Amino acid sequence: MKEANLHFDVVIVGLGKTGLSCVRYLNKQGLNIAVTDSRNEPPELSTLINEFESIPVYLGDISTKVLLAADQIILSPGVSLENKSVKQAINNGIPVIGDIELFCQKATAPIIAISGSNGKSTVTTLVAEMIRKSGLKICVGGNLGTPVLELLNESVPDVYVLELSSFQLETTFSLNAHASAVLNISPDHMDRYQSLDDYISAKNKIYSGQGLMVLNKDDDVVYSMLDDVRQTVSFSLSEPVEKDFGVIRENDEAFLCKGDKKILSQKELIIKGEHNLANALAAMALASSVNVSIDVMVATLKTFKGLEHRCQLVKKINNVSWYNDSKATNVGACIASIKGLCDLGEIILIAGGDSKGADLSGLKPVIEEHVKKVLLLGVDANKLADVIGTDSLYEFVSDMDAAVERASQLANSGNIILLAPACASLDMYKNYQQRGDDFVNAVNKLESC
Ligand code: UMA
Ligand code: ADP
Repeated sequence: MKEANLHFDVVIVGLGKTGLSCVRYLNKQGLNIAVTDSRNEPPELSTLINEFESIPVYLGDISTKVLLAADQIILSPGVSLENKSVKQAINNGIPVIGDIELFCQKATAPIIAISGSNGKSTVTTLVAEMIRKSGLKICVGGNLGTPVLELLNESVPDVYVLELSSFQLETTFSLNAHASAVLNISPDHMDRYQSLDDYISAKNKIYSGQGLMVLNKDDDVVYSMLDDVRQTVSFSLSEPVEKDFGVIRENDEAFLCKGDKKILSQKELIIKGEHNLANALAAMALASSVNVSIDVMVATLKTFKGLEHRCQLVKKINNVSWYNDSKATNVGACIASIKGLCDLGEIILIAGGDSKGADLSGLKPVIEEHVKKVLLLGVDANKLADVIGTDSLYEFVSDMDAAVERASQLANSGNIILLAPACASLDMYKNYQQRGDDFVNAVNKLESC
């Protein structure tokens, strides 16, 4: 039942990047809009006020009263469907969708959609680059950074390449991607989901529709999403069959392959680690759905340097290599990062932050095998220490400067110092980029001392 005198065609929940993009999009349609955010000063408040003086904004709480006055609710990805007010609106029969759903209802070009616990941004960027190099016009966005509705302001491309998070998929219902992939599943965002199954179900929504399913054959959870009646292509770090992508190993060399055809040697990739080998294979499988040639894929892979804050070599000082993997924000990413670099030298790991309710126990065996010391910081430093167990294997540090200083004291020639926190940064920083920058600055200060 609607409150007397209060009625909105649409209420937008959240005034971050997504919320603002929704206001801009829906305002053009002449709709009667309101915005609500639980924060008193959401990031896009001043932009909203400047651009849309007359749109009512309700702050400090996600207002049930406002939600119940809506014909439709657009939920930002940072807000859970389990939010009390949102649940009440759903119970009252008010439809709740997200920005990806609005985009899917409008977009006319084919969509390539990428999700997974780790590697999304890397694969999205690679796929986009491969398709662009092949001469097609692309638009790239989603969880990577540009809200999808902003892509509709550009002329219609040949292909949309979208990175989609589990949060975004939860409120998406009409996605029918030309090709889509869940790259891998490892626990993440367990402070938001009631169980791992809920998280997996959200990811699985990327395969809705009739398009090509790109599946990771090495990941049992992902592979179980296979639908026999659909067109599928798989990728794997083992030898592939027929049309699938995989790896043939000869002597000490690994070759990326399509079926039994060798495409390129792993040595020719700039991005390091087995996880990046999987990312390269996934990108090829997705790009093949729009007929990108093998030559173009190879040219892209040979020149792709990787994204900032992902296993990036900051510098080498006195034969000690400093790596920034601030984007390793969960256990799976941290493990991949350690395994990707351990062949280069013994590792000193800087970890910690907000573990997002995760079970961190998977880190223990990998740390025991490859790491000589863990420097712990952030709100869940103690939780990590409990998991590691052995006192001599870890030390607490107060902040990033102290972590870098201590790591430089502990390092011997040939060591790797790796920032791969296994946690989100939000307890200490605005985002993972700021944390990575802080690390890089501390490393640079060190050298100039
Ligand atoms: N928030 C509140 N109250 C509100 C609304 C939001 O406290 O009423 C908080 C959220 O809990 C969250 C933050 O504000 O911590 C931002 O939420 P948002 O929905 O306003 O976020 P946007 O600025 O719109 O950015 C979102 C994605 N953010 C999230 O999903 C948290 C961005 O992904 C994405 O780039 C952007 O839309 C464009 O599509 C970022 C991210 O961290 C990179 N994603 C998560 C991840 O990769 O692990 C899923
Ligand atoms: P996402 O966008 O899913 O967070 P990114 O491509 O930004 O993924 O990579 C973030 C981090 O995740 C990397 O720095 C690395 O530590 C880890 N990672 C990347 N690809 C994979 C993969 N295929 N499997 C496991 N971990 C990965």
